[in-house]
Amino acid sequence: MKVDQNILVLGICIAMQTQIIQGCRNGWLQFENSCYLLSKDAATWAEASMICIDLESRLAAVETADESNFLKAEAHRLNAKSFWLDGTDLEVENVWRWTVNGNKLVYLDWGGHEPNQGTSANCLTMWQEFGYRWADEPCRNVYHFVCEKRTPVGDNEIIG
Ligand SMILES: [Ca+2]
Ligand SMILES: [Ca+2]
Repeated sequence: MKVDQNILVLGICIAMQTQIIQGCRNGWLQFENSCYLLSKDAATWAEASMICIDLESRLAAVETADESNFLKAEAHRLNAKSFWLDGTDLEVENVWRWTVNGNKLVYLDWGGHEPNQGTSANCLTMWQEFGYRWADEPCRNVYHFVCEKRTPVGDNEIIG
């Protein structure tokens, strides 16, 4: 019957759109409501930030222990020395903020005696020697990085 076919087609369209919204692009990893890319290449913090923006994402803002543990496990798999995150204290020394939303860092995962380099180190990394807990590092250093793209929440949100 014609009506049933229309309903079927509508159902398939909704299912496809939902899949696009909830899934991640090739090479990106899903965790909760975000997609993440751990870079294969290295860049300065500012360059990494621009690369993520070009990919319609931002450097990752790590706001929970679960999110941190997920990224640490993925970092171990790639085995790079360091991965830039979105945090910086460039504006006010020792006041760390996520640039993506301007919020102060609430959840913290500093390794060792970090942060320990004052005004010479104003960008946040996951540092291999600390099991990918955090360190402050000079922003001009060239490291791998993590981009994060937040995905819309909720089954009713269909874009288009
Ligand atoms: Ca600093
Ligand atoms: Ca440091």
